[in-house]
Amino acid sequence: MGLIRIGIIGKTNTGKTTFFNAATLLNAEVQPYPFTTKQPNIGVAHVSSPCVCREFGVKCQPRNSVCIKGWRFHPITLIDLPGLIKGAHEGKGLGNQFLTVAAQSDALIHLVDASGSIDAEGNIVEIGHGDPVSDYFDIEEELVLWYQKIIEGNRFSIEKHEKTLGIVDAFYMVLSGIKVTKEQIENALIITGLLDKPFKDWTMEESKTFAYTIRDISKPTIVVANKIDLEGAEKNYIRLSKTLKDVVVIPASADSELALRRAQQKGLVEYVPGDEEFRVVKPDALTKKQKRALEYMERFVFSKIMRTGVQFALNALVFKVMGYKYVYPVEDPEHLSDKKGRVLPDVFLLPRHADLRDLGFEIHSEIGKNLIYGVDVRTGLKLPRDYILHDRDVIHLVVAKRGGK
Ligand SMILES: Nc1nc2c(ncn2[C@@H]2O[C@H](COP(=O)(O)OP(=O)(O)OP(=O)(O)O)[C@@H](O)[C@H]2O)c(=O)[nH]1
Ligand SMILES: [Mg+2]
Repeated sequence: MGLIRIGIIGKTNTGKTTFFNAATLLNAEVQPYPFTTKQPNIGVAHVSSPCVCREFGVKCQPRNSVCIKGWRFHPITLIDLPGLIKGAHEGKGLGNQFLTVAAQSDALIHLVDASGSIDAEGNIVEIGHGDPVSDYFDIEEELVLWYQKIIEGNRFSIEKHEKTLGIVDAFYMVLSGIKVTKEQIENALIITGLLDKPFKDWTMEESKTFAYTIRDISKPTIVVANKIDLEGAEKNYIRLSKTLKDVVVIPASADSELALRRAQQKGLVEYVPGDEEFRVVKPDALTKKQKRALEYMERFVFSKIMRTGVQFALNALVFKVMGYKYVYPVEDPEHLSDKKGRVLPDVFLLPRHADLRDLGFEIHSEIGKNLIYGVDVRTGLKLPRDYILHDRDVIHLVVAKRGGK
């Protein structure tokens, strides 16, 4: 299984590239002009959760991940997309090509400028003049219309294949390229009540409802209310939270996370992404400007929302909304190590319904095939192959030995 792919969408100038740079610490182009980003940037970011090393009182030696001060970071793929505006599904702005990239993600972060400092076209305006709530709905509408356009654009093919393959497979032929599964198509048809209605009889309204439902269930999404450090942003954040009842909304300051990670790299501050504080290492080494920037963050970010929200948003999306879990397999349960004595070398990021067998296959197909049972290392409990793994499980897999070796 490849890394989870998360796309960052949102109106232009909301801070997507800043968020991406902060999360990946790469240096893509950031500018206060609309449509600065013309090509998607792809980078590696991380999710994090407390490593089990502290609980077990051991020093871990991570191989596929890193442990920083008791936090285990596992890589994910992050994609920074060009900004959207109204009419994008018709190719306005940088429209279509990028929607295709967005649709290839497993989940989305929808960034909005909570300070209201962009207008409907994405130009920087005086703070408070833009409306992040309507920005959010504009962009969501574009996404749905784009899905609908794909469906309507393939009407002929869907109608033709529906006769021989049935409606689910007919849609699957068209939608599989944008990471929609058969199960999701079937669920969307059930939810919309369209499972038994031939596609040729669908009204435009029905095809839009279906498009909306497909978008909704195939791309788990959180909203990040960015630029929370600016005046009036908190008010808009609360308004967003109240309006979007079924969506997780997270306040953030991407700019601050970027500054902190850079300061940390230069050795100016002690800071672990996601931390609720940072510590100045050598106060005397700071320039006046740096000092002012850190004070600004303390005052307008940390004392307001406790953290910058960037790492928190990635974690919330992957662990809470998508339901992924961390699982630590160990070959030697006594020493919590692999055969070479490396302690807690790997953590696997597994989807919601993954069981022991899935873990086995994830490590090696031979382990998956020859798995007999597992052991919960915390309790010594023997676990059957269809045991659904829990977050932060430490597991020893018992595999059938082959041919006297
Ligand atoms: N005050 C404040 N400004 C921010 C924050 N995050 C980003 N910005 C600023 O917002 C402007 C736009 O940032 P970008 O990251 O280029 O925005 P974008 O969404 O990638 O823009 P496009 O690629 O044009 O769609 C820049 O001037 C950033 O410095 C934040 O948390 N607080
Ligand atoms: Mg950008």
